[in-house]
Amino acid sequence: MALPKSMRYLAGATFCIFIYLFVQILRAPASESEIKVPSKTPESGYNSKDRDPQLDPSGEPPGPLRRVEGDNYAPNDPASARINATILSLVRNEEADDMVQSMRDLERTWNHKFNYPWTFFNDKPFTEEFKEKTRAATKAEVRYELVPAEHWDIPSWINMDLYNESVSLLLEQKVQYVERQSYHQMCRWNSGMFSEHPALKDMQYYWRVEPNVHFFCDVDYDVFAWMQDHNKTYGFNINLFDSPQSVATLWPETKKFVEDNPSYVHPNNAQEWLEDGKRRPENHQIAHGYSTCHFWSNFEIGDLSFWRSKTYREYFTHLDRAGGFFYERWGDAPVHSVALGLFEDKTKIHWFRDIGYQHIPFFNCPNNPKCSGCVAGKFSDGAKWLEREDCRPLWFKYVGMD
Ligand SMILES: Nc1nc2c(ncn2[C@@H]2O[C@H](COP(=O)(O)OP(=O)(O)O)[C@@H](O)[C@H]2O)c(=O)[nH]1
Ligand SMILES: *[C@@H]1O[C@H](CO)[C@@H](O)[C@H](O)[C@H]1NC(C)=O
Ligand SMILES: *[C@@H]1O[C@H](CO)[C@@H](O)[C@H](O)[C@H]1NC(C)=O
Ligand SMILES: *[C@@H]1O[C@H](CO)[C@@H](O)[C@H](O)[C@H]1NC(C)=O
Ligand SMILES: [Mg+2]
Repeated sequence: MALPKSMRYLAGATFCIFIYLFVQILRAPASESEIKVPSKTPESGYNSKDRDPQLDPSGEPPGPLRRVEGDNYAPNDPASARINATILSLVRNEEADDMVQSMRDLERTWNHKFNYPWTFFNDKPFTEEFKEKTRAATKAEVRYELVPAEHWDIPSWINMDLYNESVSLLLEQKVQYVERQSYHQMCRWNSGMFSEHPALKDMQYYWRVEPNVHFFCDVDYDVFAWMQDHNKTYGFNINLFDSPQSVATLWPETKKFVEDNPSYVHPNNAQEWLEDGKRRPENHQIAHGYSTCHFWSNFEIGDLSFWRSKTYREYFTHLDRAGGFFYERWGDAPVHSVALGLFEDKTKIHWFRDIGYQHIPFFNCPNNPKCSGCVAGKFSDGAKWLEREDCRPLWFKYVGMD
């Protein structure tokens, strides 16, 4: 029996659709748990007991690694193997002793071998006492730089009545530090002004260090040269969720910017990481689609060219005009993280698992004989809820471990 021609076409088309759907079903993972994640599921957190050994943050990254050979990294030698890079810190005079603590740790574990310069920034002139104490903590070059008022002052377009009103509202929601005007200024400076300081003009890489942090592990290679040799833009150590009220309109403002500049988004971006709100639906909702997961920026090793790029300058200016550094409490950590997640190739962002680090109350403590002074695998200092702040598993899920 011959079917009419139209019926034959219909049967053929139906068969094709059936085959297509069948193939799609075979290809799609049945559930999220089948997506390959190099850890437990993100929901299970990052506890030392049940952790995948693959996640143990130990060991050096892949080579080539540049090491000390003879006196190739001698201090104050213009012909040394050092590249254009500096350790830097924004710090107050009153924090001299805490700064020296951080210096002692980083010098002991790394910089006494490589002698990279330290550059200190302050919105007020450094005192002689600060200079003496910090100079005595290193044999490397030390620089003291004033932040120019036009980089620090609250911009003219900020309405101070609205600022006061916003601070009161955020205080009611218990957003930390929101009542400190200088905290907002500090976040803005770290977000978009530090890279513009004339003292960094000839620098390409920086390692940001805060007062009163700890470093636990011997690191025997030139970290800055590693960044350069491996074409990395940014290195982080710890990933955390943020207070969603502090960044409520950061994501909507970012989306506006991206709508106007779609070509700025990198094809190999980490947007999915920024938007995955499953582990903290409440954050995701309050921050209007941003999970609040960010690189904890009190530690960052970065390439200044990214912060000086046309894309980032325009993005920062957009955010600055929108006013959220003052009307909310946008931190440099979420601002840097959103920019990196959207505008940079995600493979250029590196987890420095081998650098043991603490800024109260969190640790990155590798299981490695080169480390001492911290408990391997320990993530936080205190209450159990702190353990839930770790969002590194989300980064590993979308980007992997490099
Ligand atoms: N010079 C200067 N440094 C500041 C000021 N506010 C914060 N900082 C520095 O900015 C960094 C972050 O501040 P911190 O109080 O540690 O903030 P937290 O880490 O978020 O608790 C630290 O290095 C501080 O020394 C300020 O008003 N002036
Ligand atoms: C560092 O920067 C200066 C100024 O831009 C440049 O002349 C010099 O060659 C650079 N040094 C290295 C090691 O790249
Ligand atoms: C904002 O509040 C501070 C104290 O909370 C006050 O000193 C200041 O005058 C207020 N500014 C404006 C513009 O209302
Ligand atoms: C480094 O990154 C730049 C920009 O993405 C790319 O053009 C270049 O080929 C990369 N170089 C290496 C050695 O991977
Ligand atoms: Mg701090």
